[in-house]
Amino acid sequence: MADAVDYDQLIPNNVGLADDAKLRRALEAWHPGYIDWWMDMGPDGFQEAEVWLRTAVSVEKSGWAKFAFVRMPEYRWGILLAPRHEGRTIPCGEHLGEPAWQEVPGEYRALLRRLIVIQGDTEPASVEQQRFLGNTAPSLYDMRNLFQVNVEEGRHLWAMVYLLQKYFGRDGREEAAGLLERRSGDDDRPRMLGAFNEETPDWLSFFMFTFFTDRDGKMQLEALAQSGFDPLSRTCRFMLTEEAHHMFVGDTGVGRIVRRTAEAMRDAGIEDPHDTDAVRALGVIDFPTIQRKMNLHFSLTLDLFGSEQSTNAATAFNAGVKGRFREADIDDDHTLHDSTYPLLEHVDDGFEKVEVPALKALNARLRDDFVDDCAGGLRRWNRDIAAAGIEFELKLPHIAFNRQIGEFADVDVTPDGGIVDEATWETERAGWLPTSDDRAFIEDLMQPLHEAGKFASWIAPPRKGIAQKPIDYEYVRLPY
Ligand code: BYC
Repeated sequence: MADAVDYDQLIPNNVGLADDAKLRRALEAWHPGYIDWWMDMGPDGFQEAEVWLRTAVSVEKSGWAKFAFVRMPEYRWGILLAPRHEGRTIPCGEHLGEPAWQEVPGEYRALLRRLIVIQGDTEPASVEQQRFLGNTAPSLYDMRNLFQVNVEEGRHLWAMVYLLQKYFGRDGREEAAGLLERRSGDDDRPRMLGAFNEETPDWLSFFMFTFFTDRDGKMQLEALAQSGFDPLSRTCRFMLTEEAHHMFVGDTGVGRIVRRTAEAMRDAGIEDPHDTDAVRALGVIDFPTIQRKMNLHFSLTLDLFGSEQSTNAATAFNAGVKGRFREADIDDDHTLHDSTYPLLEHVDDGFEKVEVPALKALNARLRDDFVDDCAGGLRRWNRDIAAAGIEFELKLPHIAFNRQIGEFADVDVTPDGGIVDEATWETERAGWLPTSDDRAFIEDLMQPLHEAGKFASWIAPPRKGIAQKPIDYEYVRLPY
């Protein structure tokens, strides 16, 4: 059974905060700094707008959220854990089958803290990256989705801060403060992982980010949901419920851009997808530009999985602190001491699958699961291109393309997986990654459209509205 959510408190929660004065004080002390951060770094120019937002009010599968108009600074960011599974055991590693921990085991304290801090750091980072996008929203529907994603990333930060403050004492409080001090892209105090210091300058980037990078979030949360540390597992399980909407936003967002371009080309009788000037003149985004954006966001996201072979990952799995994607559904011994995994490696002039100890290849395995998970979106998008009679296929680039971390960081690889010298890569990169010309075109294209039911020229309307509301509902009531 889930504990009921207490909404009478300053911080809504189902973790019994009313009876834990020390923790309550710590969280209430952190709260004003959080609000300051949200006002400084949250959605720019829209803090007074009333937004049709969902708020989690329960952790039961049915009816866990309610919708209402809310000003974002007044959003009820709560601490919600999924229901406890009685008798849950550690699903992997050397403690396999032992009862899940309700407290942090001393020997794994540093390891757990590091994972929680890294996870926590990504949440505010994404809000910072997206803070100017409201100004160029292609519709009120999209603007509302952006803000929904933003407030929920804020809630995910609360989720990690709860774990730090409840279970890690003074260190935890210091880490919680640090999460509000680092800034995406800041030279002196950057966010911890590479992709979270990149810009999200426009809506195509936003949709690519929510499709790819939020999907890394899903994979990592699934792996942390397997943790033998039960409070972390329960926290991540509930975060995954919210995360699904973020990927829906990405999947349908890219899909609607693709559909609009395909339909506009068909209606104008343009068959050549590489006739960029003609396609752009229709007020839509040409497919090669969409492909270049995809190449960028996919490769940046692959870096988030860490090195393909990692002793950190092996240690976390062996300790039972982080599992694999859907660990319980995997049919093996869940300790992996005698198993191998086929890992793609760079050899002289190409790539080769090499069997390596499975324990060390856990990051690569999770990355491979991620790549499989991306396939559905691409299939749907390509179907719409084909339906318009246009010969173009969006493709995920090779996993070694444009990598900064791990096995492929030192090799120059084309999106098709060809190995080239550095000079060739530099000359050709404009065909593979977004250029300043792409950026200028997109910036010019993305003028705001803030009238209910209207959509910018470059994106098709969604197939339906949010929570039974019509597409032309006024999802955001602007204060001007
Ligand atoms: N950038 O053995 P290695 C999300 C560091 S997204 C910079 O290769 P490991 C979200 C690494 O920290 C999910 N540094 O990797 C999405 C280590 O440094 P130290 C976020 C990097 O440790 C959208 C060193 O390189 N959650 O939720 O096996 C919106 C060697 O490490 C990077 C998590 O990631 C990088 N890309 O794995 C909002 C889960 N990669 O410690 C939210 C928690 C590696 O030697 N984190 N390094 O100084 C983890 O499970 C692991 O730490 C990692 C890395 C997967 C990140």
